[in-house]
Amino acid sequence: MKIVDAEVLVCRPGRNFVTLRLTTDDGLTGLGDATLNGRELAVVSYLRDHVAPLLTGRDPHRIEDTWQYLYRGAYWRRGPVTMAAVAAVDVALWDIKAKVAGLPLYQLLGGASRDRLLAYGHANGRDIPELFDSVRARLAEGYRAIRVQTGIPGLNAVYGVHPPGDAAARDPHQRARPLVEDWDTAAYLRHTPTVFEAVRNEFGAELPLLHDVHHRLTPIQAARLGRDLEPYRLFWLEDCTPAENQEALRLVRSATTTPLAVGEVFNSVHDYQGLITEQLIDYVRSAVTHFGGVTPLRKLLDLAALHQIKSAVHGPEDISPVGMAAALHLDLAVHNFGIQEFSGYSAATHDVFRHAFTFTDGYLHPGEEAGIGVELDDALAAGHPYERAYLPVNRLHDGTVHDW
Ligand code: KDG
Ligand code: MG
Repeated sequence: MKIVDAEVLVCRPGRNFVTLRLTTDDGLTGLGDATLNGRELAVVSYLRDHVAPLLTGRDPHRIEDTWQYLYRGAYWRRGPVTMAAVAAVDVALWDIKAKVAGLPLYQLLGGASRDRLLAYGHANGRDIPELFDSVRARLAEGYRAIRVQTGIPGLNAVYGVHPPGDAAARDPHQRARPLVEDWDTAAYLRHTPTVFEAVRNEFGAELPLLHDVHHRLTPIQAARLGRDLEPYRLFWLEDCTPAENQEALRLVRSATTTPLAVGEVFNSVHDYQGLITEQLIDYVRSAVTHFGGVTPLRKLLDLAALHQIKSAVHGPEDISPVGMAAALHLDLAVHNFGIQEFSGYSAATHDVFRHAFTFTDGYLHPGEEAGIGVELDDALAAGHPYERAYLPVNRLHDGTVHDW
C-alpha cells in the first residue's frame, strides 16, 4: 500500500481549521488536524511545501518510521508549527491503519480502559450572577465538571470571559486584529478566591471545578493563589506560570496542595521531562494536534503514568473535530486518563466534520467507526473559506505587554 495524495484543506466553519487528508492507492483516506490558532497558514505551508512531497510513495503503515523521518529528518526539531504538521501526518496514518484493520483506533492502542470519558466544559461571566447562569447552562447540557473564569472588577476584558451571545461572534480568538485584553495581577489575586467561594456556596462541594490562569503569574504569586484556593478543592489550577520555566513549578508545588495542570503550549516530551520525573504537576495538557500526534502523546502519557500523573488533553474550540476524535481514542485506551476538555463546536463545524464521537450526560466517547471516525465534507467546507484571525494580546494598565 502507498500514499498517493496529500491534500491540505483549510476551512472556516465559524473559525479556521487546517486538515490534512492522505489518500492511498487503495482509495483509503486518513485525516489529521493541523490547526494552530492564529498562525494557521504557517502550518499549511510547512505541510504543502515541505512535507507532502515526502509522503507520496511511502507505506502508510510505517507510522513510527514516518514520524521519526519527519521529526529527525528535518534537522529543525520541535516548535508548534513543525509539531502540528507532524501531528497531522501521524493522525492521518493512524486513521488509515485503523480503517485497514476495520477497527476504531482505540482498539489498536490497546482497547478501551473505560466505558466513557469525563469531560469538562467552560463557564464564564463578567460578574458572579452571569457566571452562575453560565454554570447552570453547562449543568443543563449535562457537564459534570466545569472550568470557571470570571471578569475582574476594574478590568475590561480578561482571559476566558466572553460576552453572552452567538458563539462565533463573541469569540475573542477570531478577530481580524488582535483584541487587547487588560490585566492587573493584584486585582486578580484578590478577586479569584471570592469567586470560588461563591461558586462553592451556590453549587456545593462536589462539583469538580477547574481554573485556567493562562500563564499570568510569577511563581510566588501562583503559590499564593494555590494556597488561597485550597479551601475550595479545585480539580486543578492550570498554567499558573509561563510554562517554559520548569523551575517555577517547583516553587509553586512546594507551597500548595492545589493540583496543577500544565502543557497546552508544549510540543515535546522534552518540555515536560523534569515536571514529570520530579512529580511537580498532576495533569498533562498537551493536545494530540500540537504534540506531534498520537504516537508521541502515547509515549508521554506512559511516562506520566509512572509518576501518577494523568491525562487532560487540550480540547478547546481550536482543536478541530479531527484532533478531538484522535484525543478521544487515546483517552479511552490509556490507563491514566484524567479528564477531557470539550467546549463543543458551532453547527457549521459539526456539518463540515461529520463525526462518530458523542457527548452524552457529561461523558464523551469516540464511537465505533473504523479509523478515528471523522470525515470532512469538501463541498460544505468550500462554503467556509479561510479568513485571517488573531488571538488576543494582553496589556497592563501602563501599556506593558503581559503574558497571554
Ligand atoms: O489557542 C489558544 C486556546 O486554545 C487557549 O486559550 C485555550 O487555554 C485554553 C484552554 O485551556 O482551553
Ligand atoms: Mg488553558
